Amino acid sequence: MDNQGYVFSFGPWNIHEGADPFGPTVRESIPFNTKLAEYKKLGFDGVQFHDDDAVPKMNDLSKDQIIAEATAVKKKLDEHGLKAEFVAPRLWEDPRTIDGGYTSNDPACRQYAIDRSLRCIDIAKALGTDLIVFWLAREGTYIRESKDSRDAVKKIVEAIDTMFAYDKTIRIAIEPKPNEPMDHTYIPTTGHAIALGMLTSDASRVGVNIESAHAILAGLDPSDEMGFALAYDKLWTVHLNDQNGLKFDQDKTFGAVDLRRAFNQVRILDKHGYDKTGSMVGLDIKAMRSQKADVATKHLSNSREIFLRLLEKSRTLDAKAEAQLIAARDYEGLEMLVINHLLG
Ligand code: XUL
Ligand code: MN
Repeated sequence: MDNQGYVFSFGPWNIHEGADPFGPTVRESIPFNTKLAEYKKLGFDGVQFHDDDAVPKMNDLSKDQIIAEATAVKKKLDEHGLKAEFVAPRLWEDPRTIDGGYTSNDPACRQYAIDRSLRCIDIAKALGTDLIVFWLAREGTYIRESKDSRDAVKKIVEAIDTMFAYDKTIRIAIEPKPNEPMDHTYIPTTGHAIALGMLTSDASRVGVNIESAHAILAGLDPSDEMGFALAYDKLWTVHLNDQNGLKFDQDKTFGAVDLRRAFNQVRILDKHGYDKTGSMVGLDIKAMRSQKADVATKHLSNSREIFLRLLEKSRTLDAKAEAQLIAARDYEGLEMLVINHLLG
């Protein structure tokens, strides 16, 4: 199936061992190099990274060692004809980020978060990308009185300004998520992320990464969140997936729960020329824990195929009938037009 001008990406963590909070891994770990060899076969050209996906155990290495390792990964990407899309600092596993990264109450821990973010920039540059993704995992609280929400926002802004001063070219795409692991996070929606950017020293360098499941967990429609970001020219990448209601972040195959909701995400992207912005169509999806190891990459190729099939549906919806029904305010008719089209 032709990519229709879109470039698809995913992160190595999307081929995973199946552990969940209640049970251990159920599939063997696949080495990073073996995963890289899968990308093209599955129809993908872009690789998303956490900083330590590219440079494992980076906390034990010097800046020069980190850059040398990341440069070696860039060589591997080139050999496979792949491009790094973004790098995200992993600020949620180290003991120093238990109480948050940039918003930790401990200044030494906040400094660790900033230092780690600067090394993440070094890695991004060595991999040949200027895009940093911020999933602000632990920037929030379990107990509201433990932090001050106004000061927390200022601290995140300060961290971004420090990163912008360190490197003049990087851009930051904030990936909002309302909860999990925290009870409440400080930047829960697209609107918060874009508004936060306005407080930084260079708002033009702050955009968003919208994940379908995160929007759904916030009680919002992902396609409307995307429309909001597109109106600001801030949609710099997406994490398409699906989510069955308000529970843990499921990272299900795109369109697997609500095909029409997926259709509307593809539609808003395609109607507004997302394929021409240079941004990739990123996926953030996990194979079900029950999936056998020898077929545990199907969620990736299936999600891409569903995107492309919905793209075809979006482009072939009868535009004249659609316009007439809107003009007549016959939205029941419009609903049936869409449903009939999706049912084929
Ligand atoms: C967490 C999540 C992360 C980010 C990258 O819910 O989606 O994987 O996408 O750090
Ligand atoms: Mn994500």
